[in-house]
Amino acid sequence: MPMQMTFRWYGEGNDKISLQDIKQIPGVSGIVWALHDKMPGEIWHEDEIAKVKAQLDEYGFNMDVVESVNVHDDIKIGLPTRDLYIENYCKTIKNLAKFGVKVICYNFMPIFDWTRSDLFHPVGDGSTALFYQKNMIQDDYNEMAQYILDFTEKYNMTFPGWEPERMAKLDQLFKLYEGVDHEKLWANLKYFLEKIMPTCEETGIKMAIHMDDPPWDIFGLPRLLIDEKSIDRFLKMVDHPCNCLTLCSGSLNANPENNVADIVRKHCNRIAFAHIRNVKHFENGDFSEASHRDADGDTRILDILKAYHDCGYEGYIRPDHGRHLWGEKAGTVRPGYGLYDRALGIMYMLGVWDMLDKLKG
Ligand code: DNO
Repeated sequence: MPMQMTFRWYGEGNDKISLQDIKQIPGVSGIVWALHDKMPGEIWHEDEIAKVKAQLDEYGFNMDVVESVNVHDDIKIGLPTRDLYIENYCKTIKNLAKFGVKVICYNFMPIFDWTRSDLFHPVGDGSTALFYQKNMIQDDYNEMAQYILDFTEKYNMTFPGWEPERMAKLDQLFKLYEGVDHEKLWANLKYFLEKIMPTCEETGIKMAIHMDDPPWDIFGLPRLLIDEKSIDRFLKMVDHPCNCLTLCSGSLNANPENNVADIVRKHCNRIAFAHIRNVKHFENGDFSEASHRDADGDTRILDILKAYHDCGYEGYIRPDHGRHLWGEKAGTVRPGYGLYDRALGIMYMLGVWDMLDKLKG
């Protein structure tokens, strides 16, 4: 079985891209989906999952990968209420398994999911992309959060992990995370995983943790999945075949020291989901996201694809963020999740993959 190409879709009424559009991209067999109106900690019910399944069935897409079932802050902080939320998480895993879901992508980042300072930064060719200006993401989390929230409010959309209900209580959340240092966060992650592994084993679902984006502490909050060493630690800490990775090339390569192809070769059997994203670095530490073409960024996309191919990777893969092209702009497109550049990314990846197949004979 070859690797399985997927495409992230935010759901009916929540994504301007239609399943019909996605169907026209060659090689896509599955939709990476989620119930985007769920708050972290809420149970995903069967009738809600069934509704999405019916939509995907109509186009012959599978629903094997969910991104994300978000983890409640109480679990990350380690509050006594975490057990209740872990119980809910297990119920969601069981419900998802009933519909054939195989992989759950999630993250364990305190408070913020992916963080950028500019969502539509000019790339230089007339397109725009997500951009990280290092000196803007240092002290004042309110300013950064306000920028994102103003954007989502103006264009009437929500970003996963940036739920306005949570963001409204930012100071309170930061207070709750006081005392949660790296070691405490590792311990809370271990606690969570050990509690859910039996349900994963029973249902066959793989939990695939996403890399921290960017891969360093921000605003004094600890981040764990940042490099090869931390990935080694993570996989050893809960050494179970259902404890897997969403290996995100762009998140890791925001630190140019990280060699993603090496990590693929080392841990291929524990990678359940591959995110392919290219990043271009600037000398002052800023970075911009780039097209998937190897030469357009510094992530060494060809080495990464070659590593997956050499390992006989049979898991799920998707183009990650793309640039905004051909009229895609704020208000018409989800930042990073336009149609065109991700479709181009798929064709690039499939082109490389098919050629590697052919060369192998
Ligand atoms: C960014 C995504 C992340 C990812 C979550 C997984 O666009 O790759 O937001 O979905 O971190 O929980």
